[in-house]
Order: sequence, then structure tokens, then C-alpha cells
Amino acid sequence: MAKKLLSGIQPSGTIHIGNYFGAMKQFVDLQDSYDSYVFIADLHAITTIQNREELSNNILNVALDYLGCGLDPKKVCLFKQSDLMEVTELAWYFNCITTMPYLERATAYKDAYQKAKEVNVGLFDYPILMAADILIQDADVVPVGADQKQHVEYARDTAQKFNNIYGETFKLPEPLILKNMAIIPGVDGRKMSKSYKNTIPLFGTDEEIKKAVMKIVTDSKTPEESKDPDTCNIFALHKLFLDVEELKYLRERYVKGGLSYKESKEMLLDEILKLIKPMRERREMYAKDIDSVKEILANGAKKAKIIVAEKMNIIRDRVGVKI
Ligand code: AQP
Repeated sequence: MAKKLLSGIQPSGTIHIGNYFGAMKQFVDLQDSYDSYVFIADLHAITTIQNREELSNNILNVALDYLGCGLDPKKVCLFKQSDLMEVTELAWYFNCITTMPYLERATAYKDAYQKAKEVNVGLFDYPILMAADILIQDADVVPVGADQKQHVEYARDTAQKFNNIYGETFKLPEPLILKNMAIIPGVDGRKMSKSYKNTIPLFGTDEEIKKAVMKIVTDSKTPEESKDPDTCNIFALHKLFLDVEELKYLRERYVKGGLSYKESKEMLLDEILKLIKPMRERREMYAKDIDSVKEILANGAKKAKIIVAEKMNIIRDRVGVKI
């Protein structure tokens, strides 16, 4: 039997090429070899988006993004997290066996705290809700970007903790992280992230993508000067699109001098637009029939619900609330 894959993306803003290369591309590449469950993490997004219209638009947009990228609803169970409320019930059981200091060690929480944001309880509890998403489905693998590795480790720890207290109930999931694409840098060289506003939108218009690419931060070397590809933010993004030979050639041009950053950015823009052209067309096709997209999500939820309800029965019994 094929192994089970589960992962999700928050509808917390516009999907960017970091999300695509870190996570979504893997979902698409692996859909033929895994029993795949891919969801829209709308409950997670409420930790940052508390606006009805924005959230529901974002949910539909992520559904379109998934389909546009090439996820085939005949192969992949696509659903939205909030359609499986069992997940929040399980998160509660997990909360009751999790300590505050343990969650305080989560890097995502520490980052949010350091930015001196008022951290809400939902954000603090994010790793536990994510553990519930993964464990309730008995997932074998969770494809994620490297920034989420710790959260999958939290899921493993939580499974072990629960199994120790209540008896063997959960599988220990493995993260799937692509080695050369672990963290995709944004236009300022930091991790590409919606909250840093340094993203290149995956499904932006040509103009939006161009604007983002032209903003990539470089040093001030003239076109004639030799440049260091290994410290160049543009070169780091070329690595996502070019094969070994093409990269070797570009590296030589960097070192030799004569290649301006502007030209390198224009080349990158072409690479991005070439990649997204067919994805964009597919996305537009689905966007013409939003009702069918909603139906895909409803059917996915129905399928996932059967598995989750069965698992929940066992969990309630283990915990002792089923009498
Ligand atoms: N820069 C990145 N490089 C590699 N992978 C990335 N991912 C995100 N950014 C990068 C991966 O995309 C998946 C979905 O991410 P998410 O939307 O659930 O949340 P995120 O990781 O929090 O994405 P952002 O843009 O960084 O959002 P904010 O700013 O809200 O924190 C995950 O698998 C993630 O690893």
C-alpha cells in the first residue's frame, strides 16, 4: 500500500515562489507515488487574519493555486482544515499533555515574540494544531520547507507523549525536505515570507512579478566588474530554475564580469514567467468555475472525514471520554 502524505498551506496571503519550491512542488511531484492529502490550513490562518472577506477569498485562492500548480483532484484528497473539526478536538487532548515551556521553545513562536508582536494563544499553540492535523490522519510523510522542520518534530514528540500515556495510537511522521531548496530566499536575502514582505508572488501578474524581481537587493558592482554568485540574491533564485550546465555557464559569466545585475534579473524574470505560464492557464480555467472548486473541497472533506472520524473514535476511547 502506498505511504500516506499530508501537508497544508495557510491561506494567510498571496502564495509565493518560496511556498511553491519549498512545499507545493513536492505535493505535485509526489502525487503519483503517495496516497496524498493536501489541505488549506484556514484555522491556522486565523492566528493572523481576522477579516471574514479576506480569509474566505484567501481560502479559494489557495484552492486555485493548488489546482493551478498541477494538483490533480482525482489523485489527491484536497480539503480545508476547518471542515474537519475533529482536528481541534484532538489539539485539545494534546494541549492537556503539553507544557508551556515546551511550546515556548518553538522558533516560530520565539520569532513572533521577538518581533514584539502581541502573540495570541492560537499562534502560541500552532505546533499542537499542526500535530493534530498530521497525526489524526496517520500520515507517514509531511513535505514542508526547512522552516517547518521543527513543527514536524513537535508532531513526532507529541505522538510519542500520547502513546506513552494512553498506549500506542499514533504513527511517527517524517518530514520531507528537499535538500537544495530547503529555504528559498526573498528579494532581500532573508527567508521568503509573507510577513517579511519580500516575496515574489507565484501567480502575480507579469508586472507584479517584474516589480518584485527588480527589487532584489544586490551590491553596487558595475556591469563590467566580476561578481560573486555565491553571495548574490539573484543567483540564489536562478538555482531554482536552471539545470547544472546552465548554472555553470551563468556562474562563469558572473565571475568573468560583463554581466549586469539588471540582465541577471531579466533572465530570472523570463525563467519565472516560463515556469508559471501553463500553471497560470490551468488556474484561470478553474477560476472560471468556482462552484466546481468548492465541490472538489467538499468531496475531499467528505473523504478525509471518514478516516478522521474512525481515528477519533479510537482516540476518545483511549482518553476515556467515550463511555
Ligand atoms: N522561503 C521558504 N522557503 C522554503 N519553504 C517555504 N515555505 C514557506 N516559505 C518558504 C513553505 O511553504 C509551506 C506553507 O507555508 P505556510 O503558508 O503554511 O506558512 P509559512 O511557512 O509561515 O509561510 P510564510 O510566507 O513564511 O508565511 P508567514 O509570513 O505568515 O510566516 C510550508 O511547508 C513552508 O515550509
